[in-house]
Amino acid sequence: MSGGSGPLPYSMRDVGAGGAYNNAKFRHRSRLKMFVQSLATNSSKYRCGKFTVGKFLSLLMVSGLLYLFLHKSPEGLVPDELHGKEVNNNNVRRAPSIRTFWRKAPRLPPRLPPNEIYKNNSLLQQSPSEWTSRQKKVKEAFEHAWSGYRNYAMGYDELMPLSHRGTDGLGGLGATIVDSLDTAIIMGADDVVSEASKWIEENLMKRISEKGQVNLFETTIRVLGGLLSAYHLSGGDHAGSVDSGIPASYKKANPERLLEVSKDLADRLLLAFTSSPTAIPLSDVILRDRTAHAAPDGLSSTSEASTLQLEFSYLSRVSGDPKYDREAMKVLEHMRTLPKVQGLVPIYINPSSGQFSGENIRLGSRGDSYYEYLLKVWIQQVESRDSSLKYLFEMYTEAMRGVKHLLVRKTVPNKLVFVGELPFGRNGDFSPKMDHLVCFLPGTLALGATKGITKKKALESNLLTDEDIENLQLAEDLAKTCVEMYFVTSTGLAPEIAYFHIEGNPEGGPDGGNKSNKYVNDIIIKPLDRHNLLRPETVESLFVLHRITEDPKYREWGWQIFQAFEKYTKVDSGGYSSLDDVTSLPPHRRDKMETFFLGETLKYLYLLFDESNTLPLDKYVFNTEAHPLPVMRSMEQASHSV
Ligand code: DMJ
Repeated sequence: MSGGSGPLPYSMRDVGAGGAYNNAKFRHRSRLKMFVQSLATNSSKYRCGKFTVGKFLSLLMVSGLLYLFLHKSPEGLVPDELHGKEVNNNNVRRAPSIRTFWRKAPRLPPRLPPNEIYKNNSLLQQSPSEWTSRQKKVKEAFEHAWSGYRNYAMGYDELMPLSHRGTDGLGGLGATIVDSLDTAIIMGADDVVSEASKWIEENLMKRISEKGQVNLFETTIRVLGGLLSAYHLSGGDHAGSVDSGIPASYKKANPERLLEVSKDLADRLLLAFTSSPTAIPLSDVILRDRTAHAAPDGLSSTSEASTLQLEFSYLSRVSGDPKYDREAMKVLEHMRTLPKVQGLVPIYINPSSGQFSGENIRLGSRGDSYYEYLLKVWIQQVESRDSSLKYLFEMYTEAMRGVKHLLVRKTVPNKLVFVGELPFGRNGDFSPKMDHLVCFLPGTLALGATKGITKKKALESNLLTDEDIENLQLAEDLAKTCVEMYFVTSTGLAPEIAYFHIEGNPEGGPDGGNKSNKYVNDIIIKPLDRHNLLRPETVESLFVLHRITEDPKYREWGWQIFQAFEKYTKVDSGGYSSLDDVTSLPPHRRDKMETFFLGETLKYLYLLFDESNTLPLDKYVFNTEAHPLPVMRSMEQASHSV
């Protein structure tokens, strides 16, 4: 099937005459509404002809009886949406009995759309204290993860939780420590804050001066981002860390030292920019030599080159030195000028020529955070949103239109909405493949729609365009697909990659193992894609969507995912392990705990269950490694004015 000619479920075909996305086909059709509609239609017919009072009364009685038999009580919807396990059935509301009907004329309850049902159903309204106790469990999980790391791998990049060793897969800068520090500050895990900040103060500067090759992107998002976020949360910039909502009594780190280390690291990383003949940075830096070089094939990932700006711009702001922002922003300014496919870009770029390489378009690996940072860099710098950085929001908007037009499809038989790939460009075949990494997109789309405020507030203030509403709906549909990638497997944990069953592609393939899941035939999980690396993207989107829509189902879904992590990935001696195969029970464990489990996954789960809007999304922007940085008000970057 050609990429441009297949069915386009989120394309202009679905856009009504007014330009708004017509979501009606996704909504549960209310039998009551249909019945009332048919009654109204019939009544008007009778008005024209042989209508009598007797006939009307009989019709009313028959319809009342019909309603009693047909009407589905609220619990009928709940298990399917929530996958049943957590629901307490004691409080289930029953449909009125026949006796009730004869005693009193039935008052027909209004049918609510699914999200409203969640809000109004007492089954799903966990008390605030229940969420606080769930949040506490996430903090305990974080401390358990840290204890494994501290006991067996302190100073290494990552813990190997099964063999009780450490490994340096990220250049040897103690990546788990730096990735964890701001999570510990946010959670009030004071012992972890002390241990992590002590290690950073005593060791990191030396490591930076001695270590060899590091990847520019990974080091920026995890280490530089982690240092800067902890710097801010520790009161370093005096610029509104009170906005964070983190209790003053929680332990903080030493901000001066964090800034000093950040500058030293960033000065070395800057070599990747300044050594390149174009605006596109080289992919690797040799820290001790202060040299940079391209990857062996000469190419950089598009997402890697374009996911550096939040960190470098914030560093310019707090250090007063514009060079960091200037170099990083050149990348996006250059990318602005390159040809694209409806705003979509190939996943490789050549730092020698400055041009994209190949035609492979996807929002998964090597493409993902290009789209995320177009929006977030624009959000970060409030003062420039309508001026020098307006082009970023335009690039983001155009790209999301391209996603809807070229990449979004629905599965058969159950119409799950997913984002596929164009591995051979716009004229090649569409691939119904979606990396778990793509599950960052629901959160980004929701953020792009309301710019961090709640949907309710945005609607009340008349701030949402038709396109915002369409994007928010797409965000909700995609989040549903992302959680089904979890619920469809035997373990309740998502595979690294899923394929989707689409019309005209009868191949099918192996399923996730949970035969009772409605979508078991919609989602295909191939043998090589069955691993789970404790990735954060789905819970990240659940956190953002919960903040923006205030719909409790996102919390319930997050709670189920957390429980599955607890059940299958927790290692008794400390830490959590990745899995080789989420479709088999018991799942075979993989001897690795990624740094982002502490930096992102557990942080987003903790914030998802938070009752007090800590780190509000209109005041903070999370880098792609979940390190919150403040939205910078009253800032016209020095580099833009020099
Ligand atoms: C993290 O390092 C970041 O979230 C990045 O953007 C994508 N990959 C991992 C998490 O899956």
